[in-house]
Amino acid sequence: MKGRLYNVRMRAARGGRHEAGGEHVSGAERIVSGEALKKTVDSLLERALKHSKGKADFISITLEEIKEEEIVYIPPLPITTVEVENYIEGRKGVIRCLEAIGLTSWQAKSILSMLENTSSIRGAILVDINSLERLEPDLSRGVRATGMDWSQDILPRLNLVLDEEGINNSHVREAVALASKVVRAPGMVAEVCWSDDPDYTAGYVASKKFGYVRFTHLKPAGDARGGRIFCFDTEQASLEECMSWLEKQITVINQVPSINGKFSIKELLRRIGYETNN
Ligand code: PML
Ligand code: MG
Repeated sequence: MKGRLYNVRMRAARGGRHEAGGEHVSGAERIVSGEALKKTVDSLLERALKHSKGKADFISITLEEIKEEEIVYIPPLPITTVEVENYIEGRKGVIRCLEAIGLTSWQAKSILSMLENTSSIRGAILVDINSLERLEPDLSRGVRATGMDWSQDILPRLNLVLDEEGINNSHVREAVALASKVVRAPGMVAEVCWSDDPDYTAGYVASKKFGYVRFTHLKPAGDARGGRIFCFDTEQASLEECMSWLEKQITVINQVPSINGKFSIKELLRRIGYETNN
């Protein structure tokens, strides 16, 4: 990307600002050139004002100039879609994926239940896969993966590729940009996420091993509970290194993702090394 670049970040809450206990409504960010700045601020503002979670009464939009030398360019994770009947089937698929990544069944189930039982926090849960302890310095805020986006130069091609797969929406674009950054954090083993938007039921498991594996349902429709859990191995890296990558490093994706296609859960299990008899 050429010229001046800006990281534009929006966060919105209801019932007061986040720090004062307001409920998180929406958050998003972009990395754009000066020419796209006004349009970007407009669209983020629009999003905060018209969110399916309700009307925000606190909206913060910040702009920060980024220097080219601060950017690390990364490739996107390949995308696989798993078509499941319902969220119960989807969550079983998540556990299988985590096991195939290398976690024990107990670790995988505990991690999933932490996400199920943590009501919407603005950031993500950061869990140590060994002790299953949460490591975020502020548990009510969680950890924010921030400073990431797609390069504007590849957006036309990205739109084409995602359109062809029938998955071109802001949830997918933003989640792939975030997950592609998160799984490259030192010591990161996997990320699990489902949306907190009541009318968006899809979610994913991301890892270096299997890429971005999305499940069409990871929660029932109408449920406003959702979030992210980052699975971190304290034996592989220090918490400081990991947090610094997630919260400070600017990452931009400058390639289009490869699309692996759509699979049933049975096909997924076969692909990740589980044999099923039925
Ligand atoms: C969100 O937008 O809140 C997270 C969406 C995760 C799933 C996106 C997808 O792959 O469909
Ligand atoms: Mg959301």
